[in-house]
Amino acid sequence: MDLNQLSQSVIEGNAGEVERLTKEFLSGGIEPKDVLNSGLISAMNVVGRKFKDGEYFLPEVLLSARAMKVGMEILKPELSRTGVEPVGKVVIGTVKGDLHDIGKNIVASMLEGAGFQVIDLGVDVSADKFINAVRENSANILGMSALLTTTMVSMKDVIQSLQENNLRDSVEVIVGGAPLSEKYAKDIGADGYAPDATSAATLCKEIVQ
Ligand code: B1M
Repeated sequence: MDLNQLSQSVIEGNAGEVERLTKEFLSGGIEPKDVLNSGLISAMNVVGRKFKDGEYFLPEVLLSARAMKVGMEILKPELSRTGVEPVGKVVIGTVKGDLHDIGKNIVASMLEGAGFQVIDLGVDVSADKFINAVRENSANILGMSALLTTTMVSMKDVIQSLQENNLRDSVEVIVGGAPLSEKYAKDIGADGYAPDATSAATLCKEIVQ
């Protein structure tokens, strides 16, 4: 079984093939993590490169994103299979003005797989929405994702808002997304940064230990 076939189907935006192949690989005993990393995520990197090089335009990127989502929906229950009490609560979302959610959804699935209860606020999440969700759920961790250099700046406002609402000491803030870095996370006053979904799960586990 060749995971490149799956990657190629994501790159071509062929959701039907992605559905068929993802199911086939899982039932064939391939690890869900390998299907995710080598089949789906690697494909989006290629799509990103094609978009940057002007070979792909938004419609092609959207088709690939949609195909990726189909694969993710099938993988999600496999990644989240756990059966133990939640080890902590994480509120997660993509920041205001930003509609990218593929990476955030993978992080959320990994966290569920690691035993966390995840409250996913979706995309384009305002500071108020983050604050209310942290308060209402007594979350241990707030996770923010951003994929655009123009939207990542609003993470700082959310942290500021946590302070103004006397919630900063009760919640650990972690951030991630392609344009971010460890340094940026420090500069805005976040408690942690994770470059990918696996490190995000490791980081959250360290936080609640
Ligand atoms: Co957009 N887009 N996009 N896009 N898009 C990027 C991000 C871009 C880098 C493409 C490029 O120019 N090369 C560029 C941003 C440039 C910049 O700001 N530096 C860009 C642009 C410019 C735009 C628009 C402005 C285009 C336009 O309209 N002219 C527009 C903005 C819309 C908006 O948000 N307001 C736009 C739109 C879109 C689509 C809607 C078409 C689609 C999104 C669909 C969706 O998400 N539902 C899309 C896509 C798919 C991409 C690329 C091609 C792929 C992103 C992706 O899903 N990657 C992207 C290029 C690229 O990244 N190579 C691009 C796969 C995913 C698994 O990786 O999201 O990085 P990623 O997540 C990783 C890590 O970052 C990390 O873990 C994840 C898994 O390992 N991580 C976290 C993420 N969040 C985390 C949170 C954590 C911890 C880790 O803790 C909480």
